[in-house]
Amino acid sequence: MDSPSAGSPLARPRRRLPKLTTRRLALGAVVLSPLVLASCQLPTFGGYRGATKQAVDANKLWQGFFITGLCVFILVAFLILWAVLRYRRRSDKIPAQTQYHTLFEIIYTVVPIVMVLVLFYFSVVTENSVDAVPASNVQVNVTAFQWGWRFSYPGHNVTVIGQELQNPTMVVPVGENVHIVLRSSDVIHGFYVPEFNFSRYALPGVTNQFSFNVNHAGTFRGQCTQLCGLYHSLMIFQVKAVSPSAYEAWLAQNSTSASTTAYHANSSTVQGGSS
Ligand SMILES: [Cu+2]
Repeated sequence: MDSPSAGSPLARPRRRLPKLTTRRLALGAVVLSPLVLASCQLPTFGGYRGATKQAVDANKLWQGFFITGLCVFILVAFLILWAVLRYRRRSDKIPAQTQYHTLFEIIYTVVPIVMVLVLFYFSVVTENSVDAVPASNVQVNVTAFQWGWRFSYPGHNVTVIGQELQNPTMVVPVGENVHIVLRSSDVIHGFYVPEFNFSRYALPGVTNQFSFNVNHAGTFRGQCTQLCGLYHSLMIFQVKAVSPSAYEAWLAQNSTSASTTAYHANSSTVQGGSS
């Protein structure tokens, strides 16, 4: 369509259309993105909102990272599209070269560094909050073994054991710091509760400690996340968060029995199927 006699500058005015389009695109992006981001509640972007104080913090960090990544993606995609459309080839003439533009170079060096520093700062703050082990009246010693879990409550003579098809339930009080002392008696296992946004290795010969504070009552599924042998897939457990009074009652009810005799806090936790 264009005549190849492109040397003449008179053949230019038609090029205004893409410029307008890209401006509209830019305007649309600028107007729409805050509206989308400000809509009532931020999406979880595939994560969990979090059933513990620590999990909520982790989720906020995840949302921050995701939104930052999204903004970078939108900006980069827009710049690519804009460059492709606005500066597409019109002739064999070499366009004006703009390398060594000091201001641009400073901006695209400094802005990513600032972004990384900000993300790093929030990562450290969140990590410190998730890893903190505050003083607590509630302690559960968790021992992972092939292929099950033992939850014992020091000072209360209560132990819950479940293996393979008997899934044990760890009962904890809502709104209190629960101090977990995690060990393994054989190979490497992983203590993972998806709704707590938390996972930690249970390593033989190593004692790992962490704390969580469940923010609402409920039963949360947990499982081993480390391929630990034949029945790894059966290493499932529950964390059941109940009111502090119900927790005390449960302890009192179970502590009369000798240690290592309680199996599940609730018979409803047994999975179907037979071995
Ligand atoms: Cu395991």
